[in-house]
Parts: sequence; structure tokens; C-alpha cells
Amino acid sequence: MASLYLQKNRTALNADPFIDLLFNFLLGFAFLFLVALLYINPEAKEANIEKQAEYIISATWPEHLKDDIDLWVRGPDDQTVSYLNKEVGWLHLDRDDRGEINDVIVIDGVEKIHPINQEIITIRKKHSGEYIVNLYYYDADSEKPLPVKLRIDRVNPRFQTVYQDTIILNGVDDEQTAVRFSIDENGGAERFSQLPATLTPYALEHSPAWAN
Ligand SMILES: [Ca+2]
Ligand SMILES: [Ca+2]
Repeated sequence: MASLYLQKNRTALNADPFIDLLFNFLLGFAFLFLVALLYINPEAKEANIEKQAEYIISATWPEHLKDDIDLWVRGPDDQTVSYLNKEVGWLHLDRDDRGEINDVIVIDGVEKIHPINQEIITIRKKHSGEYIVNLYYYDADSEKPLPVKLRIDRVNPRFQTVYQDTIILNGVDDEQTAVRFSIDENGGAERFSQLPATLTPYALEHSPAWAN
């Protein structure tokens, strides 16, 4: 008959594989938890976005139209970004959408059409001061006045639409101040108004056809 001591020892030896398995499982779980933490770290995500843009200004008009609308934005340093100068200071025009002209690309001999009509200007550093946002009707195909949606989104610290409106452009050479606003010392947007200003250099060269 085995002693009580030997019985206890055998029980302990029998339990070893289970404890090993449990330990390995916990070790694996802890490793996966650490990997998950690295991927969902909110600070890292925020830092990645901050390098791209602080504010996004977009002008959108109906798809499948040949009409060419332009965004013009003047920053606090009195420099103006547009298709004529796509990068000034920290203002960037991401794409001059020209209606239908640049909506088609060819891949392996097959035409692919993206009928979207949208121009986007990004403010990449939120310098305080006034920003003026103008819309200009560069080229028309539609015979009727064109509705253009203007939106301003703040990106950091969280995505937030701070302004949106629909502006009616009457025809070629119509230039309108969609909005002017200020970025304060804390990076917030304030003091929205529509006080008109001319940002394009066209005023002396063109007489608006739609006004006749
Ligand atoms: Ca354009
Ligand atoms: Ca387009």
C-alpha cells in the first residue's frame, strides 16, 4: 500500500500537463492582447491623420456633368491656392476636377469612368486667422444655374463637419464667396460669414455671360 506522501506526489505529477497547457494558453493570450493593443492605440492613429490634414474643404456638383467648377481659398498669409497654384504654404489643392474631361482613365486598354465632380483643398496646418473660400464657374455645359455643395470638415482631434451650404452658380465667370471663416488659437473654426471678396484674376478679362 502506497504511503500518503507517494499518493500526493502522483497527483501532482498527473496535474503537470494540464498546468503546462494552461500556462501556454495564458502566454499566447497575453501575446495576442499586446499585439491588439499596438493596433488599436488611439495616439498612433491620431498622429497618422495629423500628417495629412487639419481641415478639408470640398466643393461637389452633380455627377456626369461637363461643367468645370474651381475652388479658390486664400489663407491668413494672403496667399491663394487654386488650380493655378496648387500648393501655397500649408494649403493644398488635391485635384482640379474639370467636369468630365479628367474622369476617364484607361487600364489595360479598358476605359474606366469615375463620374464624380468634386474639388478638395486641404489645410494641413491650422494657422490661426481668416480663410476665404470662393467658388468659380470656369466652364459650363449646363444651361441652368448649377448647385454646388460646399463643406468644411475638421479632421483632428475628431472628424467633425463645421460648415456646409449649397451655393447656386449662375453661369460661366460667376465667382462667389461661399464662406469666410477664422481658425482660432485652439484650432477651432469660428466667425463664419459670406462677406464677398474676389480671389480670381479674371475680373478685368471676362464679362459674365450669365449677367447679360
Ligand atoms: Ca475645376
Ligand atoms: Ca469630374
